[in-house]
Amino acid sequence: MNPIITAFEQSPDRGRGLARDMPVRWALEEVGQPYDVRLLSFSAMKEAAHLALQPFGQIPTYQDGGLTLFESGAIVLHIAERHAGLLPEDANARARAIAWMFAAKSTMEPPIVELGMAMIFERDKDWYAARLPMLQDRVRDRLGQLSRRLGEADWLDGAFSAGDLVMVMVLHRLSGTGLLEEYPSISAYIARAKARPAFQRAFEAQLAVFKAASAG
Ligand code: GTB
Repeated sequence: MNPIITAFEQSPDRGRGLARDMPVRWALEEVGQPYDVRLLSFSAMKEAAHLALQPFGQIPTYQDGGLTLFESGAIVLHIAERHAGLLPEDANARARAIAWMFAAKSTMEPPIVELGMAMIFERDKDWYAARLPMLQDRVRDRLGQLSRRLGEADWLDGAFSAGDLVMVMVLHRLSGTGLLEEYPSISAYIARAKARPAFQRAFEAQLAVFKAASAG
């Protein structure tokens, strides 16, 4: 049986690949593992049956045989550990790739999410205009540091890895803010990752869900 993941029945991002089933789909595509998707409404996510799988009532989840997992980062790591292609064989290189996954989630993502939340929920506040540049500068600090580390390299540490996959998914959240364009090497890095056939298959699959929901 294929692993089963959960995703939004109708994603609020309108199929832009921002929901967190996207990194899981991408990882599964990279390693060539077919998967099934169970789509959930917002109300179904809060029901006991789903809360037993995901204590916070969110997507994605991952079920494979006797294993149920939640947290997209943990799911990607699990996939990467069980299949060839997303983590190096060499133990030290493997540890560094995993460190990049954590860097994406715990160092890059927090200021990016904070900026995104402000842009969605705080636009009408009278202090928004004063707060926005500060939030943007915090993101710029991280992008500058990342760009200096990346230099002219294709990927963060040797071959493409789960570290790049998670990092690109985090950076993808900045699409449309104009900030990525200030960092040409990061823009090129993201474009390189998004050109991967596995990314494109994953992106098209989640977009197809949105299109089907909109048509129905
Ligand atoms: N840390 C968890 C993980 O990585 O798996 C976070 C999971 C999570 O945030 N899930 C969201 C969810 O289920 C969907 S992805 N939300 C429903 C709820 O909490 O009730 C986050 C997301 C949602 C919407 C957009 N968007 O519209 O652009 C982007 C990202």
